[in-house]
Amino acid sequence: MEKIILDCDPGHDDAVAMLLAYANPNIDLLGVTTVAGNQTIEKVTHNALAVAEILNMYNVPIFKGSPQPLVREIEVSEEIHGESGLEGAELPIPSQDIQEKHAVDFIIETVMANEPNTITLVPTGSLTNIALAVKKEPKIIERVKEIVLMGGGFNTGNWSPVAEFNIAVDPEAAHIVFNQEWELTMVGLDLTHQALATDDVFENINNMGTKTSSFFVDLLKFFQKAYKENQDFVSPPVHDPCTIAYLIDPTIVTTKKAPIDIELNGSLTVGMTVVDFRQPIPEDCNTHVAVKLDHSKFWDLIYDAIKIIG
Ligand code: PIR
Ligand code: CA
Repeated sequence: MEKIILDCDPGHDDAVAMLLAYANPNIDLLGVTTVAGNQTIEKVTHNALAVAEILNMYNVPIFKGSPQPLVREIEVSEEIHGESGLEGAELPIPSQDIQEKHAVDFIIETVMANEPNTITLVPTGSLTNIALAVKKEPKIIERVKEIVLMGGGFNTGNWSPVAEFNIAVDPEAAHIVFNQEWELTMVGLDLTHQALATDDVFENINNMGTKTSSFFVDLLKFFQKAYKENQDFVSPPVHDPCTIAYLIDPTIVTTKKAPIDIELNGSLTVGMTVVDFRQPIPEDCNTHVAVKLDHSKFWDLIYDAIKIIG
């Protein structure tokens, strides 16, 4: 049973990550924290509460985090996620309230209150909250079990030719997070572009015929259309739940150990995750990069999660 905090910006694929983290019996979801990214902090926080309502997730607290990146102006991905950040499905009115505590304090307090090496942080948005937590309480660095994040890539970008959105919108935060002495696994575009919601995926989810399944079909249909119009994908890549799938069953995601750093100064390459595949791998390397996904095992986990919610 992996104890995790999901730090996200829902977001269509973040919503699927919430589903998988909450429903799967091998994951103990201690809390959900939000960060500005796909949309403004107000919108993504509202969306997290709305997704919680769909999932009947009333026993997992939700905390609002940073409204903007550390240094740069906020950028949102409205063309992919729409005006609300979660266009395509009807969002219920949340019955759960947002917690009073700031997301960064929840992260710090949870890591410090639990046994060392038991809490995994799973960021699926920009890394602002995690960077702030590191700066506010550096003791978390040696106490966290590992970081498994969605972001970056070594083969392509999606926000620039070489930079992925979550890293590109707050590269200074990513630089802080990637340069700490904790185990970190980067689940980037190289991996998540294999997590395609193909026609048979749509059919399988649609056939479940439940309220939950139709919510996710509606979301994924919008995501598919947006991905077709913006990036010419026939089937949309469902990025964020790949992190959770890896934690549930590491055989679903093949990783390679390699040093990774974040470009902050390049005139064309800001936000690039520079992965060093040269051999030999340095002794002190503590970063891993995801390279290959087992597509059918991945989607089986998602189907199971939808069935468990009912
Ligand atoms: C997806 C995202 C942002 C921009 C685009 N074009 C597509 C969001 C997803 O929620 C995911 O976490 C990550 N950022 C993929 O880049
Ligand atoms: Ca996201």
